[in-house]
Amino acid sequence: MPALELYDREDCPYSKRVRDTLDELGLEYDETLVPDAHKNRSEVEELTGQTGVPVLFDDNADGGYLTDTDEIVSHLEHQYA
Ligand SMILES: N[C@@H](CCC(=O)N[C@@H](CS)C(=O)NCC(=O)O)C(=O)O
Repeated sequence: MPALELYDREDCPYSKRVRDTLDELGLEYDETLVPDAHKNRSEVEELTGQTGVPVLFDDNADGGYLTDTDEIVSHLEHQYA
């Protein structure tokens, strides 16, 4: 099983779309919920240089992570469907 790590928020529709895709594909993943305030999202900012979510970390992705929902969903479907 691949090591997938998702940084997201429960109230974020983009995050929900990624979670739904992961669930539909039966993929296990670790989830980190980021704080509400962008200024407190230092962990994801240090890792990616930005504070938006969702972010998916996957060794099979170019550069190791993806920050755009369309790209994340497309990547998951191409790699794991
Ligand atoms: N282009 C992004 C947009 C996602 C987005 O707008 N996420 C919101 C939370 S629901 C957010 O983090 N916005 C702040 C930001 O992008 O810095 C995507 O498609 O994944």
